[in-house]
Amino acid sequence: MLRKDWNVMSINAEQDDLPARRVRMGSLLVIAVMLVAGIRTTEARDAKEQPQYNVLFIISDDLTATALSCYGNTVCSTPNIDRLAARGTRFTRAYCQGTYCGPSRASFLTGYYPHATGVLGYNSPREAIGDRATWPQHFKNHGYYTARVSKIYHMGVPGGIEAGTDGADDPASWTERFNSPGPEWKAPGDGETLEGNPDGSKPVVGGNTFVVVEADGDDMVHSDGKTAAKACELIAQQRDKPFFLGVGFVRPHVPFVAPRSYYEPFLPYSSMTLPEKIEGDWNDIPKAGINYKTSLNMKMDERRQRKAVGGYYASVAFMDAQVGKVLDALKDAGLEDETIVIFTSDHGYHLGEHDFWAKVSLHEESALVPLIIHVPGQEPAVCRSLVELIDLYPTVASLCGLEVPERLQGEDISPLLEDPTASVRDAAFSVNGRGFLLREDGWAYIQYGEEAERGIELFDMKNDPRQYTNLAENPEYAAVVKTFREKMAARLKAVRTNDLGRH
Ligand SMILES: [Ca+2]
Repeated sequence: MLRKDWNVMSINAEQDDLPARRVRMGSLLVIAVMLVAGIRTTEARDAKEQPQYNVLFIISDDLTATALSCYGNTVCSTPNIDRLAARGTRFTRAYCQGTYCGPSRASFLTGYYPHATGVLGYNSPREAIGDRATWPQHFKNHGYYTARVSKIYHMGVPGGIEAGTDGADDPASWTERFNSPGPEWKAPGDGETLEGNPDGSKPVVGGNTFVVVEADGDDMVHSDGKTAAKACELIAQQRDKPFFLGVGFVRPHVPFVAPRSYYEPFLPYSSMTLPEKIEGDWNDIPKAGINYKTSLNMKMDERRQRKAVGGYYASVAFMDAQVGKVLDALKDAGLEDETIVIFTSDHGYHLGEHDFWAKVSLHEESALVPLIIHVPGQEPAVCRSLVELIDLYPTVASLCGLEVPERLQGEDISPLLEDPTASVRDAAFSVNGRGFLLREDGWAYIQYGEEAERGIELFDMKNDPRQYTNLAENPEYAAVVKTFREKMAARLKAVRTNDLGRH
């Protein structure tokens, strides 16, 4: 299914979609195109006789799968991400390896778990990996043009976006790189600080704060509008080599800022529904399991909570529209049939479940990520296998016929694209700096501390998918907990067994 005669496919794609002005140039151009396609075919055959696809990697920031209509949200409509899902494989159980930006991005970009590189903060992973190639760098080393637009490695939002700086980027990964400065919370419009502002006296502020701004002006006022425009421009450029293009959108990361029109479906904010609130919901959760942002410590009453949901959704809708522009550019360039498209987020997000907000938590909404992979010629599918973002590097290398370095800690999940009923792993693994998650088919096991000294959570995900009842202290589940403790110890040991020489 995935293997096609690249020579024929590539030439057809180019001929079918050649813009009129280029057709007029006649047979000379067609011959040139055939030559380029021929060279690329030869290179690919030298590796694994597979086509050397372009790679378009689109990543949103702080996006929970629960906010997307293709993942079942009935309030927030995301038609552009949905149309990619409709022709690709949508993974329903993909997990990040770190539940906040820095470690998650450093992990999938290097192919190592956070406890292998030691990157649990917001630094570049380069020092930890030495001269080993990152995911994009591996493609660069194999003749690809590699570029990033905006946030692929960690960048501070909103500060780094306001400043237009590179953040914890890795220059060796890219042929070219582009930042997309934007006004963020300073965008003109109607703004409100929701967090830590119970009497409403605080002005709109920056930083990692829940702020909603209904902004004046159009998409191009904002960082993500500029990111989409630059990505479209790069896609439209004719090159004599395949590309690996990383497109990083910063919404729906706070501040929730978007042009006014994107807010309309979510007004009035009082119409937004909140997750069910359970009396005593926190009583069976260890202190280390209470998220760093809660309705309580953010001092957000229900009006503010509903506005936070509406503001988040408006940011998602705005980001989705930018994704649409990039997908359109790929189609307009005639490159859909030779480009692998991936859409994901660096981690999930709480929108009031358990009165938790934002990321870092190891609960389902925060550790699960949306993941859609489209490979040309592939049948659309929904895959329920447990997968990890760390799998992207080996998978995409394999799909493009590049060698897959032995040292990588993820799995090649490309077999799932041919058979979505298959499975590649028994458990997904994630961390948040003080805790560890093992997510199996029927269970979520969370342990705080290397020896579980700060507590344990165990959830029966079949009967309690919203994680209301922690079974860790229930004597009936003592054997399950014991087994998970052993599995976790083995997993931590495996993660630390690698070629980086750190322990
Ligand atoms: Ca993030």
